[in-house]
Amino acid sequence: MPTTPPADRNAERGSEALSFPTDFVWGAATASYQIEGAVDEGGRSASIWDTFSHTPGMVVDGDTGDVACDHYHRYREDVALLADLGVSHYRFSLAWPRLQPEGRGALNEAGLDFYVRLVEALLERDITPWVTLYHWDLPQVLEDAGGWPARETAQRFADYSAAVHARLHDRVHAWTTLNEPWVAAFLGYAAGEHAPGVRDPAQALRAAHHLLLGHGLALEAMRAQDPGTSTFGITLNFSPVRSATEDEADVEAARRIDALQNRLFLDPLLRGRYAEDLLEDVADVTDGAHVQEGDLERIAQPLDFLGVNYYFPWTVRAGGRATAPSPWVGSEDVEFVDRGLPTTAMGWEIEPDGLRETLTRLSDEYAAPPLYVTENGAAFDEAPGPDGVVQDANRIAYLDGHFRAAHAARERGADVRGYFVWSLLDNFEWAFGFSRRFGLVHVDYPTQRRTPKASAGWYAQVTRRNGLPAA
Ligand code: IFM
Repeated sequence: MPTTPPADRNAERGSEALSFPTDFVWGAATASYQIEGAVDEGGRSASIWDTFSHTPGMVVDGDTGDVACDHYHRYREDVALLADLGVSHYRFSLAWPRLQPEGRGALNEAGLDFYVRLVEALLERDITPWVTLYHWDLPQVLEDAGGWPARETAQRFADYSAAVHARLHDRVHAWTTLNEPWVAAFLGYAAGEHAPGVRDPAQALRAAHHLLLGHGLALEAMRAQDPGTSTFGITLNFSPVRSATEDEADVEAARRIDALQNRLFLDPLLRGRYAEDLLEDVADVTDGAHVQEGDLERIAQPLDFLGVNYYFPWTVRAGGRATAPSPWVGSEDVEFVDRGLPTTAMGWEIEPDGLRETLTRLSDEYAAPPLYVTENGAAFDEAPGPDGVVQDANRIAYLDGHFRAAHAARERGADVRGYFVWSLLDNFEWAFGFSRRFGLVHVDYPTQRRTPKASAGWYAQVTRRNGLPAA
């Protein structure tokens, strides 16, 4: 585990002008439940996030996604905002309960129609749609049938994916199966901080495996019917894990957290196996009987790209008190160390070099397929000033530093082909409700008024010059 002091790791953040290759993808990202609203319209059924957010005490201020950014009705305005940013790509997710309200069977035409209209509006502005099939809004009816801990849900996901792909592949060519299965499995089924709010470590490990299996089955089904025009991938959330000291026990703690956070997904996807050390770490939690013959081959099918979501690194040490509920299944006693670095409004450390480290590791250790940073961005609390302008210098500095880190990774040989800023709009930040604002565009929720922040103007310059000015 690297133990270089943080100051040195950030030292290479230069301030010179940088440029990216001409075909580099600049984009912005959102997700269905966080922006769409219209939860009862067009035949949509309830998702686990509708149930969870309506359960008292689960989301800050009792916020829900019932209206969110009302994107379902205002998507044309939002596509115009994307065009103003000068982005060539828009990453968004499809709401499974809108497309297949019963979690199985024929697609709901009204739900499909919404996404067809959105895709058409994007294509009219020369913006390429980059679709994610699952960003955490499982139909509640499938959770009632066992959710991701049930093997059957993987097959349901593959059927849904194939049905949607069959109807949209003529216009959509970039398909991501899952967004951040770590969050869905471990915050959803172990820590209970996310929907469906379950606190059962063994169920979380089953969920993680079935998410991966669903990815594999969906890839297989979509590829079998694709005319050769699509690319297929998955998005994972990565955090490099550092040990607080070089003591053996702390280094071991960092190994355990790296295994759970990063390798639990990377190894099956890119090496066709779970790592032995991880299996030993969780041996008291599961006997692994849910992993059936043939699963790993299915999961390890070739990827056309790997989506990388990066926000912050972890620093850990051994010997804390076991906390429950915890997402760190089998390693609940590892202690997370606050290094006193500047943080965003999420309390997440700002360390751009963690992105360079992540991209370089994927390239060097995993011989990963082409990489796209599918999410990176920051929550800060700036509000519009008296002149109506949102001066978010913190966000600009954050993005500038991380773009430079991605550039540095490219220089060191990582095949990084694009970058999607999280997020286009302020939106429903899961258990934090509307209290955290990640948007390039400010949203005044009572009026739904959109106001591009200073960072939006700055990002529009980056996309148009295809690079960064000297800072
Ligand atoms: O808002 C989320 C997004 O849905 C998934 N990745 C992290 C973002 C910030 O927490």
